[in-house]
Amino acid sequence: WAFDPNASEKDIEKQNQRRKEFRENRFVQKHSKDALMRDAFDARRVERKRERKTTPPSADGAVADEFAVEKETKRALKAGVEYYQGQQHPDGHWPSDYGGPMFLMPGLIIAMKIMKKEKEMLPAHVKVEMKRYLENHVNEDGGVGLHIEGHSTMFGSVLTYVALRCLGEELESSETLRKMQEWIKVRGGATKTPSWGKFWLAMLGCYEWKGLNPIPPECWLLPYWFPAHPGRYWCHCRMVYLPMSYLYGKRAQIEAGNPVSEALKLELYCQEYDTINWNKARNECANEDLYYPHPMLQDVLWGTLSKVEPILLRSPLRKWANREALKHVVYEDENTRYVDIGPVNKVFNCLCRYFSGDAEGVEKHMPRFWDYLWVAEDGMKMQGYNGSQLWDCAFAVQAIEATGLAKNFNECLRDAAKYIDDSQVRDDAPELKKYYRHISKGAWPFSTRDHGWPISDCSSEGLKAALSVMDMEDQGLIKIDPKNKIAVDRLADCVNVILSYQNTQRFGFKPQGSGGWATYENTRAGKWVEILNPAETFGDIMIDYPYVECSSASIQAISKFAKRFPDHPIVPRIEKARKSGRNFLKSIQKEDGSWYGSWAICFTYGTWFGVLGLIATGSTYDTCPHLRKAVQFLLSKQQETTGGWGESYLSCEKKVYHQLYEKDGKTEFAHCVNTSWAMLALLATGQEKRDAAPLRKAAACLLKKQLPDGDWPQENIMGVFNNNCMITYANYKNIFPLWALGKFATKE
Ligand code: LAN
Repeated sequence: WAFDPNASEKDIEKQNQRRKEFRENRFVQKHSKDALMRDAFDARRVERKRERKTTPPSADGAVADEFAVEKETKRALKAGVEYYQGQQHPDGHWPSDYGGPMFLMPGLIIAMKIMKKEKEMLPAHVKVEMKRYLENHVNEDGGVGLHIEGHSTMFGSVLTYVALRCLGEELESSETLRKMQEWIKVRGGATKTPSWGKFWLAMLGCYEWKGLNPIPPECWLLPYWFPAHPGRYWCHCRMVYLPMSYLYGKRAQIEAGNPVSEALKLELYCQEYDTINWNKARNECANEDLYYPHPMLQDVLWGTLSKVEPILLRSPLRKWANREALKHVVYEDENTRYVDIGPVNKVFNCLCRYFSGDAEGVEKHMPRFWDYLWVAEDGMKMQGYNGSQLWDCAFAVQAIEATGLAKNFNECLRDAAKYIDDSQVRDDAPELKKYYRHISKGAWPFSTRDHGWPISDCSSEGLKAALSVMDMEDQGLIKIDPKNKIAVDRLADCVNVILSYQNTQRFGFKPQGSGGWATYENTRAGKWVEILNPAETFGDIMIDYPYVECSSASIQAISKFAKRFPDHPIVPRIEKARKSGRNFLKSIQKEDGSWYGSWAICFTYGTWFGVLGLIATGSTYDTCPHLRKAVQFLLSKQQETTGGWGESYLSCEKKVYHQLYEKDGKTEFAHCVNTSWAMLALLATGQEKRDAAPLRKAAACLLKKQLPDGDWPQENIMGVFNNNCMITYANYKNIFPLWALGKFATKE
């Protein structure tokens, strides 16, 4: 549904109703994502009368010699775009699964129980799909990971256990629950759950508040100059701890006497509930979950605050602090049209409204929970965001442009251009300073305009895609609806946002902390704030760090704008930004020539950005030793047996390159997405002129992987956040092979 700024309350209500019906119908009828996608989009394909004239890919051997690779590539590109355009939603974006994390849906289920909204949100058919999903992701050892591919953790296991119990499963009759309970008990029981899990248990009334480290809402009353003010934290961290502090400050909890909570007190612990030492439990955490162990300082800090907490709890200061926190919660709800920045604060914010007695706020929240739910072959999941709509759409446009087939796919690109136009954020959020928000006029979000939080690299990819559309139109390749042409002013607004994102302060980052770009905001505090990170399972969450991805995308986008509009008054600012941006990119390159990628796996992703960023500043292979080193790095990781690249999620966790292997742990496995990123980086440096053999091998690897209908297989999970949690980008398997093969075919 496109965003309509003039919609009346009634329209919005109608829209919400339709949204709900649409979602419900989808999963009432279908259980498989593939079937669902095919049905939904068949009509559109028929309407466009696009018969597939391409032949299926040839057998493995045929791509061995070089002429075959070239011929095959052309065929693969056509088949690939044909398939992919059939997956496009009529509004122009490509809907896709954005699941992966295993700690999200339990929060939703617990919240519905607390608010007594189970009938509305969890009717029988929804429960069936949710159970299917949860049970599908129980590991062989009986536990559940932090994400779908991860080793079992206390966090995943306890929350999944609780969720299944809330959905009506009984320990006596469920073999899954029995195994899960054993996994939990062998490792010391639910007091070993990391702090976020403890929080959910406390809200559900099966864990004591005094067993939690304090989250005092009073921190919202501190002055902003205070170096660890929450307004300086990374927005995701800030927006999760904000509602948590309100709920903690109020000891918000389910009504007493609920049978499931009482049963859980008996099922989850290794000793009698009443005999648990809650003060000790505050700092307990299972080894499986410990990614970021608390430093000593935190123990002292939380210990002291726990002593003060009973006094604060009853003080007028607490009431004042809670009022302040609630104001920020309501602001966030209203300025995201109740989508909220992510799945965690979405649920907590709704609970804040509930516990503040704001029934109307809760009602406004309800229909927008569906934005986070997705049904796939593994069941119904809560996604990591309300989708990756704009991000994928912007990449898709650039990938299709690269195939050189734009002319044949005008309607597809026309619709994508419409989505890009529709989803640009047109205004700043109100009272920016008061609510610690960055400007957003002209930015692009990651998902939808309703969500609306601006992001540096999403703005950049949006701008790059918009400029690509203009280029293709100028060359007479496509024609878009004149209504969707984006005026230069709007593009310049976007450049302005991107420029505003560049860090000017160093905050102790060495040697060149300034000049880089973070995600949603500038870096607002030093890395030392990480000492206060209370989440045992996640690393680097406290502040918005400058990243290679965000910096490179920003440099690429503003450079592309400057090239197209060299006389625009904003161009001198761009020139300055490119210079310091280039220094920043160089300063964070690793010794071995790679860049660490923070948002997908991992060094291949980071290096693709590092390389393209440097090239956008005018560097070339011949003039820039950093590029030469990067090329060497990539070539050194190409798999001999497959000709492709494959990187394990362990790269992200351990920050050291890990090859991807088959289940046997020995046979190399190439991932079509990693292979494409490496190819794109190499091609951008002119590798085909120096030695085309590695590229040809890589192309052959992609060709072999393509399926007869033009699709590519869904291989291992490819996205990541906070070093440790993986997330699915289901569109990547189509976008990046097309992009890489496209560049390969048009360069040679
Ligand atoms: C995302 C998704 C998009 C991603 C990119 C744009 C790809 C990246 O380049 C910048 C960071 C960003 C915006 C990003 C940050 C962290 C997010 C929001 C996510 C990975 C999606 C889910 C994740 C969020 C923190 C998950 C909710 C869980 C919590 C621990 C709060």
